[in-house]
Amino acid sequence: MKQNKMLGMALAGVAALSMLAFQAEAKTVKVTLHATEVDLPIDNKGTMYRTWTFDGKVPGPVVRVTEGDTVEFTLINDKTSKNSHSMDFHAARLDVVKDFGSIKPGENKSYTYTADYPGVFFYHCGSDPMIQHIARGMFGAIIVDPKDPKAMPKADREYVIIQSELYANPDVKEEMMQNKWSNVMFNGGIFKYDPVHDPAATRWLQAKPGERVRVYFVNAGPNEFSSFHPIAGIWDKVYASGNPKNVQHGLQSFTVGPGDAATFDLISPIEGANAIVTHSLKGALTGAIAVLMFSNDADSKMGRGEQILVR
Ligand SMILES: [Cu+2]
Repeated sequence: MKQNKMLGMALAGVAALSMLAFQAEAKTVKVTLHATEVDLPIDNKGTMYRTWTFDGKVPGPVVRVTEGDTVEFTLINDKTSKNSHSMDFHAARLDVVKDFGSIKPGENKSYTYTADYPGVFFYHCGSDPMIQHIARGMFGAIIVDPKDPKAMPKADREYVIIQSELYANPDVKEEMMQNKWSNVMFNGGIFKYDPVHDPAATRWLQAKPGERVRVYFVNAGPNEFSSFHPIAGIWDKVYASGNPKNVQHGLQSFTVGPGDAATFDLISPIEGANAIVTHSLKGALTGAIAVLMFSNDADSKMGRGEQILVR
């Protein structure tokens, strides 16, 4: 009897300790992004386009936290902006009006949330007209790594790819409403990682044969679905919304709708190239192709650190 009681106390102590250990791991992460309206190149030749951005980049910066972390977010709408902007994180559970509402140029807004679900999530401006704010470039990805580091197999390299449509004249909302896009892009550029279709392309993705390459894929839309496929490869695993619990195996293509995201693992047994596309072919053939070159000489910096979103 006495022994049982002592055992019970010991177990309670262990439980309390492990809770403490978990709480100590969860961090508070401060994230500040600036809404700015700037000209950026949308192809490998340097054709400029009047974008609206987070931090002057399309896509915006990759935000990365761990499941359970608290995100203290601040949006600053630059004084030089001509439009109101806002921020909608798909990784958050908040109030759509109070937290995701618009702020005018020169204003800022803060809100706090806990990243309760692991995965990869879209973030975007939701200001009216949302279709235009997204089409002009106000989108990005937040990765919420699972708190259990063994929840997914370890990736050797990681890449972020965000799909979006290009509308020839960013001022004409009606063409966006009628889905009259001219190109589909990965990471804000036409054939950005495809020297096969565009000799001016200087970038492509790299890995070695046998490595597990993890692609965090977000479809910013605003209108087109993506049938995400690696030509000459097979997705070893696909995780809907990037959640380890949503794993599927051996898929050729996986549909990611606008405003959705998924995590894709790819392993090549041989040297050679895969072409990652949306198999919705008008999208691929107007710009949404990324060459992933598997080579024993792959650059060790690619798919690591800052090079998970290749600028
Ligand atoms: Cu905006």
